Amino acid sequence: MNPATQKKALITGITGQDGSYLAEYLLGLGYEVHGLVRRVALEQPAHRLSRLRGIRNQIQIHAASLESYASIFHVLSKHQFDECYHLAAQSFVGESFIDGFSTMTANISGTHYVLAALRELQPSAKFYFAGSSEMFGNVRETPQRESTPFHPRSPYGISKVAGFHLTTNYREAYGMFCASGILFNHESPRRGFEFVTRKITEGVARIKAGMAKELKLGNLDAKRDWGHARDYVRAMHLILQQPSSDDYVVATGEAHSVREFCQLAFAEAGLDYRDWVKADPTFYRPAEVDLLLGDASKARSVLGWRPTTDFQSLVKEMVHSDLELIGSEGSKRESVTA
Ligand code: NAP
Ligand code: F7E
Repeated sequence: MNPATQKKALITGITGQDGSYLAEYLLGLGYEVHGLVRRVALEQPAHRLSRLRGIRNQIQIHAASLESYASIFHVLSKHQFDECYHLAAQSFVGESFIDGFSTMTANISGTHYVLAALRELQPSAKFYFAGSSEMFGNVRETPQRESTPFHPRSPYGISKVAGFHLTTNYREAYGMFCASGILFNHESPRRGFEFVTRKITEGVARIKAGMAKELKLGNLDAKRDWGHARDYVRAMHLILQQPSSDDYVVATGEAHSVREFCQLAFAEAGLDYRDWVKADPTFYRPAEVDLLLGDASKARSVLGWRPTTDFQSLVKEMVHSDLELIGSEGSKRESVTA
């Protein structure tokens, strides 16, 4: 790759699910990829950088935190970027009810710090903000599209609405290329264990291996529009390749309940979820988002983006990955051939 034409990207939150897929995708396109990570990640690389295992030697990482403007400013003062994907956030909705203050600080001030440092040091860099369907919350219309009013139902959702408006404001006030993706739920074998899909697929694998006797879950009737993270990072990149900055809903256009996810995931391992899943009020949220379903027509027509992994394939991939991880793939084959 010619260094004069090679594009440089900065990914905040590179250690997360999306950050790791995006880094791989951009490397594949020939980008020089840099990531911001918390200092603690550098001190515990085996655990904290595990999603980056396959590409660790191809990326450059820098210590910085969303709590510190100075740390972000420092990195941006040393390296010039063409594109900045701001993915770092406290991303777990449940946790945001427990500690709304740190969610707000990291997600709102963190976004503001990145935008302000970019404006100061490299205003021509293109900025991507990781918006969320949680901004729609108590939905005003179904499906949700770019024009649907926001009604967030959690500190997390509120923090993302604020980040979205900050991003728009930097676009309008300073003429910077600042775009938001309004991404609906996207999952993968790299999903954090606290999110319901991974909790279910890991639970299936543990039950199959005889390591657990039940799986405790909250609201089984909530419906989400679940896609694959690998597809969604392609959309992030496309959003920054447009001639001008804009906002896009990214979704599959299909909603399924947590119950349906359980049904499929347990069946994939030859089990009936009704024998294993137990309701536990601990996992209910003080305010729930009952249904999210996205209309990604704009992303389809303007970006040419389409998801490639359907719901069934997503569940299957996640279950098999966890069965393998827990080491019970062999016993599944035995029960199938018996
Ligand atoms: P994730 O796996 O939870 O990753 C979050 C990333 O943010 C991690 O790299 C984490 O670093 C970093 N981070 C958290 N707090 C930080 C702090 N104080 N300073 C520096 N870094 C910090 O999330 P994801 O699923 O990849 O999602 C990526 C982004 O998209 C997030 O902004 C999320 O809110 C948003 N989003 C996600 C979805 C979805 O369905 N996945 C949908 C819509 C929007 P550590 O590894 O050090 O914790
Ligand atoms: O919950 C219900 C729960 O935690 C999904 C984040 O990536 O997507 C994600 O947020 C649904 C909710 O994801 C359990 O009540 C039932 O209705 O997997 P989740 P989320 O809250 O949708 C959005 C788009 C983001 O932006 C976020 O960053 O599942 N549910 N029982 C449960 N959820 C969990 N976590 N655990 C349960 O036991």
